[in-house]
Amino acid sequence: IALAGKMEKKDFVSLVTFGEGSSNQGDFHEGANFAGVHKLPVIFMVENNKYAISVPVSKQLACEKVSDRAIGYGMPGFTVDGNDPLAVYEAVKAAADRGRNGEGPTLIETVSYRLTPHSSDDDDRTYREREEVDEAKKKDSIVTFANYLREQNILTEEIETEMNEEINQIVNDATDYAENASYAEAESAMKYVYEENEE
Ligand SMILES: Cc1ncc(C[n+]2csc(CCOP(=O)(O)OP(=O)(O)O)c2C)c(N)n1
Ligand SMILES: [Mg+2]
Repeated sequence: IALAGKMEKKDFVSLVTFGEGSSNQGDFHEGANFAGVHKLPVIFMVENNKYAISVPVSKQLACEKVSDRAIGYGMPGFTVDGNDPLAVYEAVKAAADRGRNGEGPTLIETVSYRLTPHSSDDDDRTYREREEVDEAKKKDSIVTFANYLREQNILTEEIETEMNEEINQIVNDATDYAENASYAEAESAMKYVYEENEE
């Protein structure tokens, strides 16, 4: 998409997000190299939440940071606090400007933490300590950024109550809608996999 945009001289930047676990697979390296060689306007954002299911980041990387990989593909790499929306905004803004200026791709590693098990099948008690999870919960941006906004007198109790009510309503409506929806037709399983000709 970024190559097509560049060829058509469109003013755009593409942004792709993926886990640090995905960044160990070939696709990431091939895509990053391609974007680097062709100086494509791509922002590669790695959400490093420190786990790929049960595998901790220490068993995934031989280098210190995921962003260290950027130099091999001819692009700058940055590691920012993924729990800090302002730090993420600053890094993405600079990367988008680089992309628009024709300076090519950027790799941004946002460091965060996976607060829940990987899925409902996953028992995370088998591979990490409760204390580690409890510590990370304190750094969740829902908590820390809300505190920051309160300190700045931007988030008042009134706004927060209103926001929470609105969010609860949206989630409840979506849950009711999903629970009341009928099952999909079996024939629809192959839809959106292959091109379909309207006849
Ligand atoms: C090619 C491939 N291998 C393995 C899997 C199984 N799998 C699904 S999610 C996952 C871990 C992904 O970890 P990460 O990229 O760090 O993302 P996170 O879930 O932490 O956001 C794995 C191994 C898969 N979906 N595809
Ligand atoms: Mg991960």
